[in-house]
Amino acid sequence: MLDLPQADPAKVPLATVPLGLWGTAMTARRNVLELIPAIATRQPMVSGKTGVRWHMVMDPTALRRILKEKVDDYPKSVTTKLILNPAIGDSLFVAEGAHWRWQRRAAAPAFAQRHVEALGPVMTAAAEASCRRLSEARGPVDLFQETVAATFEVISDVTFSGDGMFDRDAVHGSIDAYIAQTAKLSLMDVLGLPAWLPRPGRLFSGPGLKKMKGIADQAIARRAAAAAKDGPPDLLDLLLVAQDPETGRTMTRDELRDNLLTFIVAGHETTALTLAWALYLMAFAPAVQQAAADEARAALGDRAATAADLGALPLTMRIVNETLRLYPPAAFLSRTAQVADTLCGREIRPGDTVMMPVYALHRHHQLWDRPDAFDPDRFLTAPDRYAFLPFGAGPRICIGASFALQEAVIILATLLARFRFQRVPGKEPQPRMILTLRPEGGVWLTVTPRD
Ligand code: MNH
Repeated sequence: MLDLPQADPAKVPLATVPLGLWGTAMTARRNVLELIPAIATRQPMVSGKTGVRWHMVMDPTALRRILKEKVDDYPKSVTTKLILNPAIGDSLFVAEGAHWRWQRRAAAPAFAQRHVEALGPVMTAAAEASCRRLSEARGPVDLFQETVAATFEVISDVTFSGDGMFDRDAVHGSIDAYIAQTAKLSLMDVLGLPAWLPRPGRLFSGPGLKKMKGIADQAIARRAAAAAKDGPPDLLDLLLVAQDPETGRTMTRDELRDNLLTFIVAGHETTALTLAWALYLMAFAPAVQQAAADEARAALGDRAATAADLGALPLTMRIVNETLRLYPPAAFLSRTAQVADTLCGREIRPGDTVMMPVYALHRHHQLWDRPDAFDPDRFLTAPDRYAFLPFGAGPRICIGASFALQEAVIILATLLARFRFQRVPGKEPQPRMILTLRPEGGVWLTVTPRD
């Protein structure tokens, strides 16, 4: 039995009164998660109209229908595409129909279990580098910044490995600037709020994106021209030879670049958030942290974790899952209905916005016991498949899920084996959604070496 704190960890104050148009706009500017009505954690479905008809769906059977059985009738929302298209084109993440299907088939082998395991050493090296940085720290550290550095190292190494000319910092900077500029408007458009309401500027950062694409294009050209390199193939090698198993089609250079950038955008901040929130929870629940540190030290001794250690780190894996439940990085998924349908007995019309507030689903009172409490051992038994959607589900499920889980467990176990993380009074991170669910104010903790 884990010794758990009585209090709940950080949570979002959900809306308890109808917000109205102006209130909705003001709240969306602050934190789109506060738009979720509190009843969304008690009802299977909540509907409304703010310009478009919208529905928030928390019922596992209806979610299964949207994400799996009728997936073609519920494509990703127009807004998702508008936001992402300038950065990552019509890549795997945004494409639909045949164009999505062939890219998914072509990319799938790169994310097969044996390839993900072969990329393990990159993750182990990033964990070691993170330990080196932390052992030099004096005073409190923002662990979110630290984990972003670690996961960016991993994703740039598995996309452009060994390319000494690849400008990591420039690409990282462009992505951050892009997200900061475009993110907050998204839910206002999803809800169809009128254009006269104030919203964050829709200023697609042209020069930054151009630079990022240019850097990626050059790295791809260098690789394509180079002789075979040593070591296991990275994602770029695998996509260069990727073929649609049915048609034999391969990716054009532009498609290749857009997909690599997709992996970088989709793959590094999400995993960094998982790690940062997990470390916050470890400081919040010191006895759980101690149990996880004991597990990690027993499995690893003095070395850093590798992909082969995952089986010996079950508590660490449960902590990662519980973190993804309480703070799902993709806290809100949205779709646009194409055909008339019925969900939870309610009418869905073509054009309706169908939202899946994963944040509310994961804290739903009918689906989880003490939903706002931190308890990794709830994952000793598997949850209902459609009650736990940190990676989505169905054909569009995250292609990088096992990559991300392996990376998170390797880095978390290595850090917990070597350091103790403690909260800094007065510095609680607040969950705030800016495209992803971020810890507002950072995750500031004191870090001390264990001996
Ligand atoms: Mn990822 C799709 C969450 C890590 C690449 N990802 C999704 C979706 C969710 C998601 C949710 C489905 C969105 C939807 O249905 O609307 N992803 C995560 C989380 C993590 C993550 C929470 C880390 C933790 N993702 C990664 C990593 C990579 C990656 C790592 C790549 C290296 N994700 C993708 C791609 C898609 C995706 C590509 C789109 C897949 C598709 O549509 O076929």
